[in-house]
Amino acid sequence: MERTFIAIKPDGVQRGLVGQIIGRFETKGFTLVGLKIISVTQKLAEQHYDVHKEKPFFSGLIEFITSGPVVAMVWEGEGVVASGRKIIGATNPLSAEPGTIRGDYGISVGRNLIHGSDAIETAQKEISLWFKEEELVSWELTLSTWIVEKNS
Ligand code: D4T
Repeated sequence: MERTFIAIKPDGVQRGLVGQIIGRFETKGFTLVGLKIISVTQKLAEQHYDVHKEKPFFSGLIEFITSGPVVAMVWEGEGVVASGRKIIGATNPLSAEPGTIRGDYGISVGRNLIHGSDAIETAQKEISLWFKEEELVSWELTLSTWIVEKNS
């Protein structure tokens, strides 16, 4: 089953949005299979954002992501990677649609509250970077027949 890596950044944690953000994924019908709050090390931050290491905003991004606790999660479900990106909204919160997390709660690209994997392959890499296998729990949502039509 498809999985994605979602992280509530230090601004989302400090602003008390953890419950509301988790609620959006839960009520959509996705399954939470990994969850922890962590202080991100410089090394983990640099590995996670390696693709941006040449960008002018890289040092500010690393400083921000290591500035306070981050809530790291793995969510599972059909189409969860692309759907997760839609729930999150555009990178710049001012361009993000109302109804998305960034559209509803943010203003600044450097304080955009949440990260979500941008593709299935990226999700696999990010999940193994942030979580050990034994930290993930495979379980079946007993409500699933009311959320997902069989053979759909
Ligand atoms: P993440 O990776 O955090 O989910 O964000 P996106 O996938 O939506 O956007 P991204 O990879 O292009 O940017 C990563 C991260 O860098 C911050 N950022 C980005 C920034 O501080 N200034 C900028 O100009 C850009 C483009 C925000 C998200």
